[in-house]
Amino acid sequence: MSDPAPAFPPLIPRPLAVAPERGAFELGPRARIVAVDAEAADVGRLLARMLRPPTGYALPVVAAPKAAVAGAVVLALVPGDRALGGEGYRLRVDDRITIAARRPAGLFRGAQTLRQLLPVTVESTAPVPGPWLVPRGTIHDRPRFAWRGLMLDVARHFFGVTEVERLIDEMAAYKLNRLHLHLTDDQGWRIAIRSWPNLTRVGSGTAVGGGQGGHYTQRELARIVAYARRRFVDVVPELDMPGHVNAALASYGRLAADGVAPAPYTGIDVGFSSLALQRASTYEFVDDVVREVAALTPGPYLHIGGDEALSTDPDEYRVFVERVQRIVRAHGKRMVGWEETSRARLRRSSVVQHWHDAALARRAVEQGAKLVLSPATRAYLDMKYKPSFPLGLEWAGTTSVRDAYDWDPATLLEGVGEHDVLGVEAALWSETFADRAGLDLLAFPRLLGLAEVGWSPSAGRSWREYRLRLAAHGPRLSARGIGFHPSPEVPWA
Ligand code: TNX
Repeated sequence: MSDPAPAFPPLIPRPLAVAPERGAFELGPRARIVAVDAEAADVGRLLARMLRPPTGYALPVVAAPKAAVAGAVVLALVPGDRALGGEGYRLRVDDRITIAARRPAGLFRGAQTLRQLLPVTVESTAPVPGPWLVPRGTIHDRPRFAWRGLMLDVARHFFGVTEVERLIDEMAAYKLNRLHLHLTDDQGWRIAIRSWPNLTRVGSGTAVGGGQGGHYTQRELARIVAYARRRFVDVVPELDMPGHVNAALASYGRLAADGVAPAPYTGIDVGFSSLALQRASTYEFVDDVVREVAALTPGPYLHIGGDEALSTDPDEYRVFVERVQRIVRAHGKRMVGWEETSRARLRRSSVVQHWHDAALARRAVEQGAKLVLSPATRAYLDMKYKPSFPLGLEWAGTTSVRDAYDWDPATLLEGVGEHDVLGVEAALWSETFADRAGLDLLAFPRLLGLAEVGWSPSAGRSWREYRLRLAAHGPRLSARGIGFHPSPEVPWA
């Protein structure tokens, strides 16, 4: 069986439409980045910052072109071009490179495409010889889904600001736009709350396996949010409740049904802890933590968990979720919850994250809520690639690189169609890894497949063709220091 020729150029995610032409544009030492509008200038600065180390060129970012723009990279906002949507762009390469978009987010997405059109050596952190050729042609691109996310579990093992920023860079390179931080769980509470200081004084001091844990100060979370925002990634903070709360109960015994603070927990069981839902002070706690975290995250969403509340009475669970939904709304956010929250009465503006129960997903849709799809068999990056893989869990089976790529959000669940789906999200639960090396092995290259599932139209997508494009990205990932899993399913370059 012969493979199809790699789709040229090997972009991930695959754009909506590519029209190659003959010849190439050369980015030269005197090239400028022209940001026609003030709003485009920051994208210009990020583009320059990406291109300067490998090229060694000055690449000044200028507002108005003084002379002809031939040879330049031009970033232009075209608010009237409705076909582009909020994140779409047109990229034209002739005697210059022009990226046009309705909004800065689109310019930024287009700049990531430009990066992939340049030789692999563009990923170098030190000057390397050119020529810096970009194939001529036109790309018209926009995302299929609005929500293209990655969840990182910083509760089971903690990952600091630098590590998270590095991950945001990788997300941005593949046009992902939601970073969901799972900030709290049985094993750790990872965000400082001014009105409940013991949450981090006590609740953040450990991790799975008994490690030292850690937490973000409010300034640190604000820094992550700002870093993400500049790259058009929204941070979705998750405060998991009413289950998965042992770290909170260990910090404040009065949050527990029996009023007694349990010992810290460092195992990997789930479903054993619950907030006391009949006590008024529990709702003061919820209101306080939601208010403080909502104030730190300018995005529209706040995730309240709601999964695996196996130690909570089912009727009390429903009442609780409805009450938390009102609290989240009072603090100006739309509630996101794991699929179990669809047992409660949801507002149409609430979002439900599917992970394994199709009936619960349908229940959300019946209530008019939208779904984010994180099917455990496809999008759980903590599942092993194969049974012998050293890291990861296996409760949802194994997930090959192909499995993570070869699915369609519109046909995944019976009774759930394209318009019910807000988007997709990969989930990286951290029970089985504690450092960057483990994170990289599980997340890459499977995250790239999820990015394409969320961005690219289903027509024209195929594993046979994708695996060749993915192969071409191996050297790029390596050049950026990503220790990805070199799965034998992919003919790596
Ligand atoms: C289930 S999926 C969980 C997490 C675990 C994960 C491990 C979900 C909403 N809850 O608590 O970390 O499985 O794969």
